Amino acid sequence: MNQKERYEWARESYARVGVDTDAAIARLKEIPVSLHCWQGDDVTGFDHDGPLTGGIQTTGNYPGRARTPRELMQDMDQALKLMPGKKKLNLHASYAIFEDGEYADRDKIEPRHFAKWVEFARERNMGIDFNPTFFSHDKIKDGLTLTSPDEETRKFWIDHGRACIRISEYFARQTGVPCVMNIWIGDGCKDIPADRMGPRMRYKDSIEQILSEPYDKELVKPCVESKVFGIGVESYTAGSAEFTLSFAASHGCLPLMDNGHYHPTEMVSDKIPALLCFFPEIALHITRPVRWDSDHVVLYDDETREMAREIVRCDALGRVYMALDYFDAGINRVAAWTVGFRSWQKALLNALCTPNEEFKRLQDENRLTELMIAQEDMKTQPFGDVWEEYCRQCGVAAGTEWFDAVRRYEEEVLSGRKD
Ligand code: RNT
Ligand code: ZN
Repeated sequence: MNQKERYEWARESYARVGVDTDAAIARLKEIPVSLHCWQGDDVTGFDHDGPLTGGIQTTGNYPGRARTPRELMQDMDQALKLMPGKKKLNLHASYAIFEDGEYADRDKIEPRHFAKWVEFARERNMGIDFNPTFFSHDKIKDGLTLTSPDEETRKFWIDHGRACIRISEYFARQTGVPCVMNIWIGDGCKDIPADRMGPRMRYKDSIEQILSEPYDKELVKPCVESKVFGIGVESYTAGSAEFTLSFAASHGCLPLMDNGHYHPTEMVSDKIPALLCFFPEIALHITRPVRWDSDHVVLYDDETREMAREIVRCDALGRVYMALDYFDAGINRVAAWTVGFRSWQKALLNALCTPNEEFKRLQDENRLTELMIAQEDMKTQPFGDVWEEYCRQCGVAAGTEWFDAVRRYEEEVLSGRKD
């Protein structure tokens, strides 16, 4: 059977269980997923020389890291060509592009420092998401930013957040696509704190001040991302789950859940429908935590599939902003981008190829034996053939052939980068 015949056969097989695979493919093509620039250079950025701080870490030293904006864009371009689906660009403030010896500190950055990124995104028909960078910088005092008891330090970081709101609105206006702006800080304590509430009250006030910057609510979507702990801040994290969720609920901004930021038995797939009962919109960082917040490349695994399923089941593709967030320096970085993006696309397509209404009905009618059997049956439906058709329609390879291009790119471009 050729590819076309195999897809015909798969389509019929799915139709028998009430799934329209053509509709699933068409729908997925419309759904943007945000691709994080920071996988390409191990979260280094272009505005400082120091180490990565904030309690996060990349591990590995695979050769070929992007060292300049030009290299990062070139690498990302290579990865984009190998991914099906609609993409959005996710930038951190530390990726500002300064030209002709110019420099602006983080509290002073302006839209024009991101003009090159806007050009890059527009040429590729992508919107842009944005993140203030509250780490890897010498104005972090005693490991603290927006929670700092030092008012000068705290003000610097509030001003950074406000500058980022202005840049986010600029992105939205330039691309015609709303910009999701995510606030995450690593502030916390290595050892048992004497004051847990004080830093949180300062954090609350800081975000309120950031959000007091005028912006168009249709264009800029501020989020707050929670975390359970970081490296070197194991005992206390100011921006905990309860803190960020309560902040978002009481301040009209979005909660952002990163599935690496919870205790290992907590599942973000279960949290998605819980938050959707209350928030009109939520945001996700999709990652793969291995034993901790290790930020491994996203794979097509059980929890990834379940998260996608919840978004689709809740009919919330238009209410959940999806962004990838991982950084592996131990493998080819173009491949890392590609594998992660393709995995999430697979998970979404798989979720769209599920008879969700029928399954809900079985649950509501308490026909749980049938539900179990039907759910198990889905696992051996010919999903690979639907994926192949989706990739064909998007003009990318469905199988592992895409890696040939990465191998060639590594030989021709990446191997020439000696740090
Ligand atoms: C860190 C958070 C945060 C970062 C990026 C680089 O634990 O997940 O989202 O990964 O902002
Ligand atoms: Zn994250």
